[in-house]
Amino acid sequence: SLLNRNMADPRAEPTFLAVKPDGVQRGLVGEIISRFRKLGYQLVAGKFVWPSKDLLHDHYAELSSKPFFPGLIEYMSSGPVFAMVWEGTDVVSVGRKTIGATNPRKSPIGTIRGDLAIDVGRNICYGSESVGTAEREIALWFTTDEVASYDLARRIGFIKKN
Ligand code: IDP
Repeated sequence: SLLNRNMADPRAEPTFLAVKPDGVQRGLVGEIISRFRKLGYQLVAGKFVWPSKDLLHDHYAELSSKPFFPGLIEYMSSGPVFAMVWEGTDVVSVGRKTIGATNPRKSPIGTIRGDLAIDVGRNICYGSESVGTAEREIALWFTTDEVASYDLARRIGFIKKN
């Protein structure tokens, strides 16, 4: 793994999250970071990347036979994305729940997509589907030295561990 496991919280896991080009253009990078940080998760890597089509073909490999795939690659390569690694307990599943449904109009109010988007083809953010895909995606988008490992002051008990 790229990440050192957090000894204070053995259930901590990493996920890959990205603000897509439309989210960046709409000024939503700060809002999306803020939602995850307020949940209690920890940002351990972040950078702007204008992704190549090769990177996106790799990232979205399992969708390559879908009719929307060419449009998805055009959309995702249309400008910079803000790529991130987040860490914490159940961050993959809570992250997916926080982002919401693929189609923003079917995504509940309170989710990022439900609150901030209306179009399935412009749904502003991405989150890994499982710990396995998260580790693959982190290795695809980041080098080891771009991922920081640092402890938060968990002793004060603000971050619930069970
Ligand atoms: P997810 O992003 O919610 O995990 P996936 O099914 O993995 O959803 O699809 C990847 C991305 O492809 C979606 O976020 C969306 O941008 C795009 N996409 C999915 N389904 C459609 C569609 O029916 N039309 C246009 N774009 C789509």
